[in-house]
Amino acid sequence: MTNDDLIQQAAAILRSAHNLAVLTGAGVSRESGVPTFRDSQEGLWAKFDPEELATPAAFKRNPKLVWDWYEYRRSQLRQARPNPGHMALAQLEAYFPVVLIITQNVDDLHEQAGSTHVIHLHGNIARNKCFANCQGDPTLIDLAQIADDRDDGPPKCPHCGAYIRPDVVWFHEMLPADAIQDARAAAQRCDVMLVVGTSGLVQPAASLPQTARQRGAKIIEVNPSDTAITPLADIKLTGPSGVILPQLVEALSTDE
Ligand code: BV8
Ligand code: ZN
Repeated sequence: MTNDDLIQQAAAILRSAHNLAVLTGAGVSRESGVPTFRDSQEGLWAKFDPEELATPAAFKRNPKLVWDWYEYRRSQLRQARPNPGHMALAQLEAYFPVVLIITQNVDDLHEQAGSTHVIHLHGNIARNKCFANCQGDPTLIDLAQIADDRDDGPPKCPHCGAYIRPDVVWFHEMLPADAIQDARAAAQRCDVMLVVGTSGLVQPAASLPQTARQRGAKIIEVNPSDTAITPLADIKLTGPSGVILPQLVEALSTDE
């Protein structure tokens, strides 16, 4: 079966769908120049394992190291623009009443591409909050409002003096209750789940395709490699999402 045949098959499944949910991971931002989690870390961070840095314990142990890692990633993200894969997912909104993007990514490239329903399971790297959430969860802090030398490690909360941290979900932290509830409800309700650019290793996000499949949904996976999700997929479209997703939207549009 050629990739073209598979694209046509996937387009036929999408055409018959009433409720589409999309689960994305770091791979969908790869062609925007954002390294994935399991790619070898670029340069300066080559010697660190993200799972070692993205934890509360790492931040407590070495707040400046973790803060600098996020400042470095934020500087990379400021250069990043949505790629054709993000754009294609936004264009799907022309074919469905709602296209719910459930993303594990902490960038806002789906929103920049025009997607209007995005659930962030793991937070948003551009936002910051008090580590102690002293005014409630989350106690968001606008860094522009506090004069602080950001080169000197994490600034201090103006309310309580605790360190300020990025508003992302670290390993061993709970996901935002509303985000995971909405994502699970969408997985139970959808009749097609498009899974793009995730290795399917991080829980509880990685269980969402299984939840959808148990409810009878069709699973379409887009990834250059095979992943933990691939055995669940009705159709596996092998290739970069920036190439495959525009082809999928093109196939949808040509059969109108
Ligand atoms: C939780 C934000 C309950 C931070 C991230 C022991 C103790 C405690 C917990 C655990 C434990 N053991 C396991 C757990 C659960 C743990 C977990 O799942 N660990 C795994 C690694 C085994 N999960 C948690 O801790 C979660 N919380 O369970 O709370 C709890 C609480 C207390 C005690 C116990 C339980 C929190 C998980 C959230 C972590 N935060 N990010 C930050 O960004 O700094 S996760 C991080 O990984 C990113 O969000 C990333 O998105 C995510 C998943 O990775 P992927 O997106 O899949 O990216 P990856 O690099 O893996 O893969 C990229 C894919 O893209 C590949 O398949 C590749 O082939 C593909 N690709 C490459 N190029 C392209 C492409 N695809 C398309 N196009 C291309 N061009
Ligand atoms: Zn505080």
